[in-house]
Amino acid sequence: MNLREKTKKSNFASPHINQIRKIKKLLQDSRQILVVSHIDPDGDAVGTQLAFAAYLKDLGKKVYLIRDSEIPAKYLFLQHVDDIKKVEDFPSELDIDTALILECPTVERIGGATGFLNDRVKTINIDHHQDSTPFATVNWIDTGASSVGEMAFEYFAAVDYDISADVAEQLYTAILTDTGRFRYASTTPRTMTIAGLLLEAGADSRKICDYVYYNLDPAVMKLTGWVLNTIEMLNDGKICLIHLTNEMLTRAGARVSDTEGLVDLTMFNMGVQVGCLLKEIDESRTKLSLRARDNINVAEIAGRFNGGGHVSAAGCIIPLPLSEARQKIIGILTEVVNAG
Ligand SMILES: [Mn+2]
Repeated sequence: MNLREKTKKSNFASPHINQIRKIKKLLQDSRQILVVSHIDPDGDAVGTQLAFAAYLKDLGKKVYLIRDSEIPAKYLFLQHVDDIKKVEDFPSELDIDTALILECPTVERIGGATGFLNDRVKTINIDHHQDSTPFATVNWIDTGASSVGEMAFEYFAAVDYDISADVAEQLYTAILTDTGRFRYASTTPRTMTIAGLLLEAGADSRKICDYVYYNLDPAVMKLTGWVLNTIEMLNDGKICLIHLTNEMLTRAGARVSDTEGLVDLTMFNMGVQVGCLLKEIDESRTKLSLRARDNINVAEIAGRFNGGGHVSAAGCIIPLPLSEARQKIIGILTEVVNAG
């Protein structure tokens, strides 16, 4: 597809051309480039990492695609996903000029890959989180973008990179998952225009949806049932709580990476204003995933525990066992809901 023609036709212009030019220049001037995203990668992280890798390889660059942690099974259908290697698969030092860091509010979010950065390595930060910090040599932070996938599309359109059907699929997956299937308020007319152009470029929406949402391992389906059975509706149904213990995980035979998205089960009733999944990490730590409707800002709540995210989707780790973390978060959520 000729992206320039299509984007022109759709009245699609980039309001961020200055940042895009800076990033393009830095990438062009680099020979060896690390492309990395955050720990516990989601669809936006994996999809945009792969899309930028394709672009950089087409520019003739040596690309290192690195991840800190497991990629959820539902994203393993993406073309070239096996090219993203674990930190441990690399020597402790890499000869790189530049690190392209995607979807990270802070550089620490790349986890073990921080070991490849040093004073000689230039960094590029492309992110859309509310709490993002300009930690890199060149920063492009757009909190109005639904996803980094959307920003990646904007970049490719601006630099006139003709995306392949594989890249269209990667970016569509990024946008689809980061918007909660085009449901969050971050979904704008521009998001939909881009999604449409990605379909034109060869992304198969039904196939992607099936792989991401309708290809559950029976172990995960079983686990989902158990997690749903823990449901607690509080404050006249405005707060919905579910939880997951390590014992449930082991009994179902599921992996932690399979549990991404379970928190969305809390929002299946329109009366729910804030939903919370409490996930046991160990005896002294509990992972919290939060979702919200309307005017409740869960990024702010997650921030109280050094976590973060978006207004309507955020997470953090509470340094308490599950039962105590539950009490603590019920107190906070009740206060927030009553104030709202
Ligand atoms: Mn994202």
